[in-house]
Amino acid sequence: QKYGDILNNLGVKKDCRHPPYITYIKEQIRVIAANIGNVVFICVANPSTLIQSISDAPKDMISIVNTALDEISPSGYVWYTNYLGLAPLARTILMGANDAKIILCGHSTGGAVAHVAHYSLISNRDYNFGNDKVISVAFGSTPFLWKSNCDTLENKQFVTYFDDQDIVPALFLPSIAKAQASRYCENSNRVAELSKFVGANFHNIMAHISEQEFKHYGVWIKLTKGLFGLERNQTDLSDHFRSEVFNTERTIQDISNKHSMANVYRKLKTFFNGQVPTSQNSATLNFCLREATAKCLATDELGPKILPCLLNTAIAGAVVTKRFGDNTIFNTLVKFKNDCFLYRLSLHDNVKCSKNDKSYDTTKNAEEDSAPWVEMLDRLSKIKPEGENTNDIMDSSDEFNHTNISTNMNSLAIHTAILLGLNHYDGEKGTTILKYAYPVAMGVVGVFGVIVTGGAGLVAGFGTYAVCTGGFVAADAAIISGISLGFAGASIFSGCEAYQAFSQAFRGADQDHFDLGIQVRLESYQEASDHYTRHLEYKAKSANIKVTEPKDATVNEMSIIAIDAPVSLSKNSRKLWNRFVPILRGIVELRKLCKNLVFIVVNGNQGVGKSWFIQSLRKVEHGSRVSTDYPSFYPYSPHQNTDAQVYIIDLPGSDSVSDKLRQYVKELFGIGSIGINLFQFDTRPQQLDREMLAMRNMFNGCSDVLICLNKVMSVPLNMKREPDNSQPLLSPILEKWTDYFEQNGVMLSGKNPKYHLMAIDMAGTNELPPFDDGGDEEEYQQECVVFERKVKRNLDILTVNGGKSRQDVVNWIDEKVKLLIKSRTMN
Ligand SMILES: Nc1nc2c(ncn2[C@@H]2O[C@H](COP(=O)(O)OP(=O)(O)OP(=O)(O)O)[C@@H](O)[C@H]2O)c(=O)[nH]1
Ligand SMILES: [Mg+2]
Repeated sequence: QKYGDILNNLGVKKDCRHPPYITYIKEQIRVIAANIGNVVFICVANPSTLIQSISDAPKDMISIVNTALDEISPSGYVWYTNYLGLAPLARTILMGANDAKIILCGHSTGGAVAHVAHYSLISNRDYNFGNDKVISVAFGSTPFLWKSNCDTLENKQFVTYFDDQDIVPALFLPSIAKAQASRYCENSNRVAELSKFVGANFHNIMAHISEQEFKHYGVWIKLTKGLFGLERNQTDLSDHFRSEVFNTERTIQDISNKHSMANVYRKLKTFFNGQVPTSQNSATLNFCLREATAKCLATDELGPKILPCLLNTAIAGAVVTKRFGDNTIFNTLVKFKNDCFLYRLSLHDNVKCSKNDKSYDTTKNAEEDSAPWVEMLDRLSKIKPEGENTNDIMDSSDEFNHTNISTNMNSLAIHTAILLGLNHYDGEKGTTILKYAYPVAMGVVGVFGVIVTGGAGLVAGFGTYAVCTGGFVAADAAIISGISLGFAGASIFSGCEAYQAFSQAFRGADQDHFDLGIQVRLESYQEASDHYTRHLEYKAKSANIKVTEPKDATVNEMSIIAIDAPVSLSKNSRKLWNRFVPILRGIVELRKLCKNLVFIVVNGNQGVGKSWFIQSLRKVEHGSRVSTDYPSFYPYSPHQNTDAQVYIIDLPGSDSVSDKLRQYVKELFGIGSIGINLFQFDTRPQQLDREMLAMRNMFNGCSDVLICLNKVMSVPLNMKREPDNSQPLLSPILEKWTDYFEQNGVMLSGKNPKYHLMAIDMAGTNELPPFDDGGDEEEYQQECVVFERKVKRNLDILTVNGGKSRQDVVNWIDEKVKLLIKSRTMN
């Protein structure tokens, strides 16, 4: 609303105003992207996580692009730029909309990151969009670039505004900052104050300042005396930093004020010159922008404990365990479904009462709402266990397809989570429940309901919800998903199933674009889970249970099932409470049953070797090439942890153009705990933007991901059996790949990195083992010996040259499974 008002005041026409896209990670705003007409603003929020990198900046520097090794920047800035996906975002927008212009901007460290992103974008060898397409604008930021033979003015598209008394632009400057700081550093209180302000240890900064002199790259515009004396300072700012104005004695409060957005930089808006961007293509560009943000920007990690993920995992878990003869999860789901039905009955009783309609058929309505669960469990009930004999079980393969999870597992999980996330109590607000009883009972209010009904008001009516925002879902999921607001709106009043609305939303997004489908799921999962968590919080509070860890629904689940409905509640609310508790018990039970369940998901392009990889892992002989159509699951016995029930999932190629093949992959989104992504080995990475993004999306929520550069032995490298050089031949190649991955936000280094890299060849050859055609036995045996010798020789060559083989992968998996189970037991 406020954003709209500001634009309105600036004279921006209605058809150029669109809701901004906001990325939250760990509940902090990271990036805001919006377009006004043909101008795209990508605004980087000032990230608290970069504080350490400021402390370390002068000594911890890395190159912004690996082709230019002497153009370096504080590693934290580069890391954050890559992690957020800013350069790919800008590139994708420019590719998608040829009249777009981009402004990357930010305040303080956010501004420095905006500059780094800009620098990284235009230094990429694939950048060919022209110098006037992109500009980066920073406010009060540190310098970001150290470069030998640097002409600071080589690119005027880098603009930094700074207040003449802001000390942040002087940070990292050895000669100036040292002099500046020395007088503060004499007094330890001041150092503490200063450190608090910078958010970093000032002593450290000073200690680390080396001979490297940062350059004030681009155009630096000094704001003096209440902004009216804008000075373009072109080359050397050192005069300014030595000037009296800069070196006046000031309190820490002054220092902080002179850096602050609110006190200094926001005033700049008075300089807005009134040229409002206009474009007939504003809406088209907005769509392109949304698509690009969904594909490129980092997303929050799905917590393993969030309810929709648990339900998905439990359904998938029921499929696999039932197939292998264990009905425990399936039976728990059946009971869960029945308990949800009873709860719905009570809700519809309320509807009947609120409508004062004797003909309202409570049972029929509750049955209709429960139908998707009934259909799902009906399909699962038909799953037959594999043969009785254990060997058979280990050799069997199975699929996720229309006979089991079908294409509505996600919708079902989200729909259910929203039902359980809505607070139906009349506690504080008297009769609110009656007013909204119908949409509430339908489970419509929630992700889409919030938009449709003008949300905030309705949700606020229940006293406990805040509207959680995501990019699409909160802004306009409808456009993305292909359902019109009218449709979702109508669903509330016409009685169209909310569940269908979700299914349609996903299908709409899926058909348009793979990544959007994933993004819409991600946001819906988070939104639904948020509602559920808050609902439990509300319940716990109403029963005077101390809510210790509000972000964690599991704690409140346990507390609530341990007590009776509070007597302070009305009779109606107590009834609902009593119907809710068995559902919670079911959830607690499902959590327990899923604790040892581990899905390892294997992803990669068509033909990269996923199926062979899994066959090698399971020591199953390779067959002739059969392309995988539906996700298949296989039991895998880890060698260390006997409690874990591990299943490996083989996916169809992620570059498949067939919607049918990709549909089921998306349904499995969020169930994987460990990911394995295969890339075709090459001596250097090719342009893999799409693959990088697909991998990050696919493995959102996984604790660890192994990236394998696969089939090393199928590439002619002339690797020797006894290399004469001490450095393994594959090491420099792996280094190149590592750089490439990190520049695309796939972090392989740092503390506890999520991603791990190996160059492997599981089979040792792409030839098939000899086939016993029933002919000469001796000849066949001889062929086998030759084949095995060749494989062994190849694998020896691979490992002495720095590659990894099957055993290394097995060890990695076993270790990760062990750690995963351990961490789940501890929680
Ligand atoms: N050298 C070598 N070649 C392999 C290896 N794994 C697979 N290949 C070759 O790559 C081909 C394709 O392997 P698949 O496992 O079917 O590929 P996929 O990724 O499952 O393919 P889709 O199911 O179509 O996505 C095989 O037929 C082999 O020729 C390996 O470990 N080493
Ligand atoms: Mg396959």
